[in-house]
Amino acid sequence: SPLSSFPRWVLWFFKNDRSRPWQENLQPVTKFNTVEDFWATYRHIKLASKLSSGCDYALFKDGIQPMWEDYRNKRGGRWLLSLARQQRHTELDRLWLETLLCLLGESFEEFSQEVCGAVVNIRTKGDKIAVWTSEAENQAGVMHIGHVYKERLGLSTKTIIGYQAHADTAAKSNSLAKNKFVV
Ligand code: M7G
Repeated sequence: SPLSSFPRWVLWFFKNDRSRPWQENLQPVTKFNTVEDFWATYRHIKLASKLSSGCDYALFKDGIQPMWEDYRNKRGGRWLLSLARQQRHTELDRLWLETLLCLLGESFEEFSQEVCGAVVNIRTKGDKIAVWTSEAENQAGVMHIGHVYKERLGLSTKTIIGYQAHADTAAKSNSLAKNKFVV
């Protein structure tokens, strides 16, 4: 069953090699635009929970690079889900798969066009999953995506997730950037 002819999606892999610039560690793995092709890919790659620390997967619309600098990202931001360490074994794979299915199913109605992609970061200090959108100032779109996303992940109302502008994240190399929105 073909998804709408646009967008095609690209799966990226990041492997941390500190001897090389960040951008060179990021490589496209495969492209697809049908649900069948997505599952074929998903079945033969490692689950996120099996990757080594420092690795990422990213799923982005074809033509958008999974980095702040891309013109579709640079005024944008991300809904960020920060996981506790123990959630790698209990929830990470389910939450990441649900994130992928939200994107592929264009689950955000007319605001799906605001979505650029999603990223999972495997980190010793705690894994992270994020949905990247193209315009941090588009409050209606950002909030709609945030509400639908939180609902789809099945997060309790007590769990708060925040949205940060990439410009703020890029300016803060260590601490977390401030939330522009929360749901
Ligand atoms: P991270 O991998 O997003 O999270 O960022 P982490 O801190 O939990 O590992 C780590 C570092 O990677 C950042 O401080 C940047 O140096 C670099 N980096 C991450 N991203 C998403 C980008 C990006 O989009 N562009 C550039 N130039 N560097 C990035």
